[in-house]
Amino acid sequence: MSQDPKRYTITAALPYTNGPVHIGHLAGVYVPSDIYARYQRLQGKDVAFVCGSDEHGVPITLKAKKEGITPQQVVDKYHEIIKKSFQDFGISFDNYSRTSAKVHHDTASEFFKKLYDDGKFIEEVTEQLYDEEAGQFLADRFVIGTCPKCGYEESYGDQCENCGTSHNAVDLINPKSAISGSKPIKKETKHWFLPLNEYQDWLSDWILKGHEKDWKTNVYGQCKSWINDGLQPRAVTRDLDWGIPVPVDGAEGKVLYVWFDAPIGYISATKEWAEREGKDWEPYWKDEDTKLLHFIGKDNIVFHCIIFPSMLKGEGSYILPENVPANEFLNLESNKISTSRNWAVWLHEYLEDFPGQQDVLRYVLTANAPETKDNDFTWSDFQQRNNSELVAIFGNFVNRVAVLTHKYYEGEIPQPGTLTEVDENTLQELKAYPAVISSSLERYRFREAQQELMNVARLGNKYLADEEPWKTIKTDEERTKTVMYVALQIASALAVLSEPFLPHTSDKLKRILQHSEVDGSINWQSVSQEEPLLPSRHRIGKSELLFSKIEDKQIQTQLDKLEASKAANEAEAKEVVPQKDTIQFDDFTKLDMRVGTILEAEKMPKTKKLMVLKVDTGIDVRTIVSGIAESFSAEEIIGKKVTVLVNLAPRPLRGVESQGMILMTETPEGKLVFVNPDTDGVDNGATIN
Ligand code: B3M
Ligand code: ZN
Repeated sequence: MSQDPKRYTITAALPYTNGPVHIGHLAGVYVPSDIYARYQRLQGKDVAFVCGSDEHGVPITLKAKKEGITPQQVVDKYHEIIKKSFQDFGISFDNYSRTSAKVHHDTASEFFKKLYDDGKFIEEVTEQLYDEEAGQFLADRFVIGTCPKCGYEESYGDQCENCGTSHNAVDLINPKSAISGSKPIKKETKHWFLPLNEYQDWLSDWILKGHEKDWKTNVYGQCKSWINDGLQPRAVTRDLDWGIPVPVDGAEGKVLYVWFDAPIGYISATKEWAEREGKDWEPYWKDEDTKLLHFIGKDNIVFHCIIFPSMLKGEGSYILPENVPANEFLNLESNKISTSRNWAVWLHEYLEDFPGQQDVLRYVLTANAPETKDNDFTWSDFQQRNNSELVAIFGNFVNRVAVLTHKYYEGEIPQPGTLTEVDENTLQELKAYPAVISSSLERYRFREAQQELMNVARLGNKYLADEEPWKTIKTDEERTKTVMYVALQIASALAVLSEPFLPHTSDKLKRILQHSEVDGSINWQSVSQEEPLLPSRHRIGKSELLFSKIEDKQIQTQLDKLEASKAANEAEAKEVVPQKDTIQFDDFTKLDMRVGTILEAEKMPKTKKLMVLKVDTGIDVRTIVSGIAESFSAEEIIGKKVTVLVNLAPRPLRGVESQGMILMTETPEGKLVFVNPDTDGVDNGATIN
């Protein structure tokens, strides 16, 4: 690969189409990949930036079962929502496809067929997990059990979310069906396996020897651990009815494993795009001078670094990824983001609450990106970064420049006088920024790159604060012209350099500065050149506010939303015992329940739970043995009014005859509580009905 590849194929993980997208997706994958793609386009590079909806696989089927609709209905609904969110946030895919598209079914089938014809699979009948109650095989997310590697008890059949390892469902300890909850049996079935063990040496050379320096340590480290553990053949087909049918004879009722078809989705998305644009897709996947990059979250590392490259290698005509810049996870207010617990900031909801403020979220997610470790998103940090960085630094600088240019020169860029040393140094410093930011971006350090962008705004603020054009305007008009001229060049550079990070803001700023009216184009390279970006006499447009302050009450609304999710989860977590079978009124009247008072209480020796009580039932004083000793001491219950079932047949408990039963209930923590209705003024023996 040359230093300066001819083209870039940039992929972003295909989101499962079983729900909308949230800030975790944006921070981990889509904002960094978009920054990178936009940046390379600004360098004049030939870029194919592709993504699409991952519409097969168990997550979709499970969602359909839960909602009582078909998998097709699930994907149709969420594909639109997800696609719109990406558009709204300015994620500049050249193509956003979907794996239910015909081009994808064809591409994935052909890919499988080629490997099959070339004898690259092992065809084998093995025992797989089977749910007798549901009448189906269990793989992937249909089965949950203990991870054989790290002991995590909620591991999926194909991958453990805790340690990231990918395994076969039969390797799970204590597997349990996610459909029926039952314990699966093993049943024979035929599948096609990709013999990863045969790729072990090649992978070891390619990754461990070839990419130790340039892959992120988290990615390299995971790969190393898997390769060193020894790779096993992996089934790439499944006994399911939702997915791409296995395109060979004798495979009825079987589909491709979702992790076999989904990465091929990158190829189909490229094909679909190329066809639309009248281009040839093949160089983007087959020419050695193409830089292929996969942007993903850390849970997808094994699939993009081990399995998909082995598939590409096995097929034989494809290039391999140059890098797989995977991010760690983003938490929300110190808790793991969770779709099922609704612990998330959904992009479409964010836009309802903060209309037009997409770039604020992009900014905060990049400033806080989980690049090397898991990170936390908090609403207070969001507010603070908006108010004291975007508003106070970036917005403030641009606003002062635009307002003063209108005030002093009716929007026309003044003719500068002789530049002072400060002016020269400031402009020199400015010209260095494109290279500084590029260097961070080329190494996938997006936080660092964005900090450098903010340093450009800081440079502008400092320059204005030191040169004080609002003062010199009264004493030295010529000097003021020069200062404003320099400040305008900084604002113009900001408009260009912010484009990858804050595309909406960059557009607005270019409009304010009327970049489109300048002869020749202003681009990334122009910032470093001798020529000024904005010449004298050029007229700027109306000033607009780039950012606005976010108030405490807006933040409170978001925190309240999360509180509500928490409360709803807690309510749901309380398991309510299902209602018993219906009884008739006569059944009820057979029960004789009375108000009584505990007169004496004594713990029964050598037992943990039992207490022997003397109870005044109004009818008599009788002995009742009750299992309440772990919840009460004898002293605290003497004199207590209780409800007694008095006509329960007497039964001996540890040698003592119990002549009735005291009605109790229990707190969620398991402490017993007497069922004693409001009995003030009621005598012992009063009936309850
Ligand atoms: N849909 C996993 C996920 O959403 C999966 C990525 C596919 S990339 C080819 O985490
Ligand atoms: Zn694990």
